[in-house]
Amino acid sequence: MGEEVSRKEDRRFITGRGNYVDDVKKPGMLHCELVRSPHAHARIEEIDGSRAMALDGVVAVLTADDLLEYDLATMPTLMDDTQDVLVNDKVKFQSQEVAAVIAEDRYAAKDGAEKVDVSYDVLEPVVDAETALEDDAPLIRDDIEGKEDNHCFDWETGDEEATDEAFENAAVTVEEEMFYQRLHPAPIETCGAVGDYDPGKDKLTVHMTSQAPHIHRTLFAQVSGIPEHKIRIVSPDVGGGFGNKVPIYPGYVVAAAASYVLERPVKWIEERSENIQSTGFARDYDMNGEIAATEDGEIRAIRVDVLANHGAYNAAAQPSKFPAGFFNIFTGSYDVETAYGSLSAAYTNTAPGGIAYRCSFRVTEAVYLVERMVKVLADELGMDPADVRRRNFIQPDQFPYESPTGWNYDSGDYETALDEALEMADYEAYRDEQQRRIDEDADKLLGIGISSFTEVVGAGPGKSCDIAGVEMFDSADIRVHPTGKATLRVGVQTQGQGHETTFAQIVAEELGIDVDDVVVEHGDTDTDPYGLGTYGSRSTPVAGAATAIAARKIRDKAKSIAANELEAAEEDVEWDRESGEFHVAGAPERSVTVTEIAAGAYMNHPGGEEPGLEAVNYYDPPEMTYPFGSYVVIVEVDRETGEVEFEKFVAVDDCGNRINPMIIEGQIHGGLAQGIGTAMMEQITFDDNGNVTGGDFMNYLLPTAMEIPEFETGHTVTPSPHHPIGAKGVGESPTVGSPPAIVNAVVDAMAHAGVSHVEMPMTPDVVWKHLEEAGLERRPAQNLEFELAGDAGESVTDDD
Ligand code: MCN
Ligand code: CUM
Repeated sequence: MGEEVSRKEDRRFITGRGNYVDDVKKPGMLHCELVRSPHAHARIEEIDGSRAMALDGVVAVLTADDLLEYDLATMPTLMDDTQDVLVNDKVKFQSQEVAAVIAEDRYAAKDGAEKVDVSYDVLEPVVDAETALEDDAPLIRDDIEGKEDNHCFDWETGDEEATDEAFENAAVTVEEEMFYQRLHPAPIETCGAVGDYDPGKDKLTVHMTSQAPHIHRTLFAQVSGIPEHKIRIVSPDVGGGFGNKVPIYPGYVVAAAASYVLERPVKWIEERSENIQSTGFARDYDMNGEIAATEDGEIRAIRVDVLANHGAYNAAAQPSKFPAGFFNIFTGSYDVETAYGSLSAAYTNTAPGGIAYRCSFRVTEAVYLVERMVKVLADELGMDPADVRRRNFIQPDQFPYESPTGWNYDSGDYETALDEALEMADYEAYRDEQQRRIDEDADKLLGIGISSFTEVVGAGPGKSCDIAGVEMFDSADIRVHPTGKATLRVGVQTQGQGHETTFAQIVAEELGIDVDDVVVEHGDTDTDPYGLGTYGSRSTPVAGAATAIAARKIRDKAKSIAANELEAAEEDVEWDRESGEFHVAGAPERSVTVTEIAAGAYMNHPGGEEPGLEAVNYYDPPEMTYPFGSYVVIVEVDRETGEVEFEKFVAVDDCGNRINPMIIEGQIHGGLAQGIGTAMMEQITFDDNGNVTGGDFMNYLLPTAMEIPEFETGHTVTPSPHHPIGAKGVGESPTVGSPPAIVNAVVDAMAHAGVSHVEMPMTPDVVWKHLEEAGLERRPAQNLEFELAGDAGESVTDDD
């Protein structure tokens, strides 16, 4: 624990020996290509696959009718909704899956897909949530019995009456509307699967890009009717997930179904544009935030109203259910007496999703809202935003703390993290510099943004799951072999987070064996213990806890064997965590290690003791964990171009006890890069016909190394009191915590001229418009004369 062990998995990645789904090749394997709808809303009149079937190499054209024969036409979304695998009747979003072509190779499959003739009766689409809820909006979900509008669900949390009263009596109130734009997780590896049905064994193996292999196995069993023990899900190396690989997608089901029907392996791999246009998006939350406060900045109440766009199917769920949005943590790091939140969600003719992109399920939106609103309040009061935060932080002695919306925070020390970040950022000096630039009417304005966020990760027990009626858990299975080497299998699934290293470190720490002597396996439902998968930064909080407890079970058993080998009574044997050895009390020179007694555990076990040195733990956490942090971002805003440049980016995180600081730092760097993409560049937009207008990396801009500044990271350590090794999750903190810090910084640069909000993504044109509205813009010098090449004599002036 705490060592910067090099990532064990990187050897194979760096030497090109990773094994991703597209690397899986099976004898006789066929290829699947999906035919997608060019329309966002249309009734299918006819599908004619005959031209495709006539092509060399095309083996089959599948439509909903074929799947209906096998009862495979629909699949569950993650919520109480079902989605067509291949469209039966009506297309509900552009690029929805209409048919599948199966062929001997990928070229033939692609050619075939182009030759499937589909005739559509095009209907009027509706892509934004507000229009979708208007009375005369076209009805999207006519497949739901009795459905007459596009309303998906309503939800509320907190105490409305008490909150309204607090607002009526407040000395100061502030309000701001802010849109958290639609984003795409955009993992570098797109989604894919190889369905491999073995008629001899009557067993279906599906290699697939999955963040939750066991859940996917259970879903496959439920959908297909194939018994669960005859399904094996293998998730080989996964090239980034970021939430994109939590849901089930039609391509997975089609590859598996086609393999079952054709009795040959079938591979389906998405193109980039298919991934962006059709798989789970995130955010798309239109939020109205209000704070009621005293004149000296004490927050009395928070009120929030949200309009959510859920796309064509409800895969996102209510903020009170799992897997869903933990949006109701919107009081953040602050001790607020009362709060009320309400939300309406709409169906639209856009891809379904909404839950997942490095977010902890809508904590991102909640953190954005509250951290932006604190800045709005500070500006209204003319106070330093750091002081407003200090004034309202939940204090260390208030933990465990129950929030007005019912969360039980485990531990925290918010002020220490903020102070550390402010010091690292040289906050006061930059405040002076900011004023100097205003006074001197400088070309570049300086802005300082803060975010002091609280995350909630580790699903989990309690509120998150009680409401949905499930308790969540995860698992670890450790086998110490006779030579003292160990294998750990877990129910979670890494997509780049480094579990093969950090989980090995937990075992090494608990058993005193070398980290190189522990191998970590995951992503195979035939061998791994049942687990619920990796999302919501739950691997360390839940499976990490299971690993520590399983290791301690082994240690307990090892102790009796140690006593046997040391010829001492078991009560006299002690475990020395420092040296990783068992000692005889009072005689430290008589000691053995777990490695030394492993053989004995199998071949020379004490009488009455079961042979072997293995243990399994299924861990049901008593509470979520609440990592937190303070980020300070300093930007320069160019008054002429609206361009924003990062001057300083400080991130202080607290994820409790740290297993591997280097891996944590990697997580922070990656997550901050994604936070910058969110704040500055990324957005999924649609035209009026429902076409995705940025469905590739030319138009959906991801930040590259060029746009990412140097990060200065720091940390504090506030252990989780209920986690066996005191660790909290960290994987999503930087993406959750950084966007409000960045927006606060850009707003801060213009706040002296009355700017209170800038919508994301803050592209130069967006920022420039705010500069202009506030009278801060700089125009190029007038009457610039420049000669046009080859056109001597004539000059062009600005006025021309
Ligand atoms: N860690 C640690 N000490 C702690 C906490 C965490 O050393 N106190 C280590 C962990 O052991 C693990 C890593 O940091 O190796 C992240 O741990 P954790 O916070 O438990 O998160 P998960 O492993 O459950 O990862 C999920 C999280 C999520 S939900 C998204 S989305 C995301 C993220 O991780 N997707 C990622 N980070 C990602 N990083 C990569 N490279 N790729 C993704 O797809
Ligand atoms: Cu919110 S994305 Mo992650 O939980 O897989």
